Amino acid sequence: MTIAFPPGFLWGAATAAYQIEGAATEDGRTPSIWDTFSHTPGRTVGGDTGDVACDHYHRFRDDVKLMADLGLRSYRFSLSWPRIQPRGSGPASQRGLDFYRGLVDELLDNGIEPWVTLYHWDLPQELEDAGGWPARDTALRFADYAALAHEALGDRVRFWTTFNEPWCSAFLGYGSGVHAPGRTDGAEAVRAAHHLLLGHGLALRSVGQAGITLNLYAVSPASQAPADVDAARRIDGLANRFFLDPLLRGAYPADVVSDLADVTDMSHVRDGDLAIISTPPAMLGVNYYSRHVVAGGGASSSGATSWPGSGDVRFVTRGVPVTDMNWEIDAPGLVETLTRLRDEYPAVPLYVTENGAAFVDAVVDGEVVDPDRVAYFDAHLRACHQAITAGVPLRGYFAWSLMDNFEWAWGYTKRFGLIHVDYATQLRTPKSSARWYAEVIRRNGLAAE
Ligand code: PNW
Repeated sequence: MTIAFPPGFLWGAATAAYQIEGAATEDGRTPSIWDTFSHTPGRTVGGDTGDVACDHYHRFRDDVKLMADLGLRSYRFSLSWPRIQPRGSGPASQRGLDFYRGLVDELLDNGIEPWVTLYHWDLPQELEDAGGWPARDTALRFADYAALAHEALGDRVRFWTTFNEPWCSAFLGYGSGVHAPGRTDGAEAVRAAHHLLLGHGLALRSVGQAGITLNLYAVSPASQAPADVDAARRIDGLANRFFLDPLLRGAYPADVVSDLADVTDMSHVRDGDLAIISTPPAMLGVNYYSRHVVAGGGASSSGATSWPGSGDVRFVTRGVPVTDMNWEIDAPGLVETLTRLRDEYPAVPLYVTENGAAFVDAVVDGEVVDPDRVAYFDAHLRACHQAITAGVPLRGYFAWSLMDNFEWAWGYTKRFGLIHVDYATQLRTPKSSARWYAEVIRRNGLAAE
């Protein structure tokens, strides 16, 4: 007996360029905001950088073999903008494009469908120096870059997404500053969010069939007290609806705009922008990790926050099991998130483009046994199956991540991989979760109880 997924369900694993490639200064690549940020003292744990990372740039053929051993049907990776267009505008770098052509061909030769994310957080530094995402021009530059990349790879790549998690780029990058470029201004963060969305809409004109990936959360109030219920409305508003509504309904949510009144008058939004942003996407990618449980009535924070206008909301821990990121494990929240999309937004094919967990893994006698990660995947895949049974048009699932990698501000201290990486030797060791996942893919489902 198995819990069977629909025929053709797209099983995959995901990575991102800056997290795995290394080769930061090779073949004409210029610095991105993450090179600058990670090389700034105090920004990442231990001063870790992506200079070498998993050295995937030089090892991609071996890495594709590991993917083939897993039986992956698809591999989701991102293109490094400063590798392809070193100045953030102007001509493409042939050497940059050649790397991705080589990777795509290697994937296709192994029967693995390439899934390209155009932007996973590595803005060319030159564009940040010109204003970054708070500047409208960056959206236009992104559309040009998207056209270049699609021109070079569009004949071989069927699945395209514009942005990975614009909430993180905007609110962690320009609000709390815990991500690159490390700026801390709520109004700029909101402008950044708009220009990321605008860049998405403009890029659809040249890329055609493309989607976008959002990090969505289940959000619930700590109690039914009105202040807690309102805190949940606010955080759901900023985390989820501030992106979903403009993309799928053509308007920013009025309640969130009013929550933001002291931060911004939204005058950066021009006539016609929302029509561009709400061009129907080919698919929506959902990255799901956890639930936010929130309460009202905290001390209002005047400083840097990832939640402009709602800095007084408190994030509550319930004492349920957490991962090594301290993120609560909440698989029912994934069912909630997926069915909510079905109920509240126009129908669009959905993919879970990331889901996974960091745990402290140990290599013992050349084996990595990670039962906690297996349990996490198992619970969330059951959630996916439950959503599909309830009529959610979920078409695929990508584990985060194919291999351990540079976990942004956490450097190499957090491991999300199906495959263990020994950074001193670059030795790859598939974990027991990798063998488990390969079996799920082979069966197109889970063993029932
Ligand atoms: C996502 N948060 O990042 C990214 O898409 C991946 O690159 C990353 O490695 C993965 O999830 C695990 O972190 C996030 O603070 C980072 O809410 C931070 C947050 C959410 C997502």
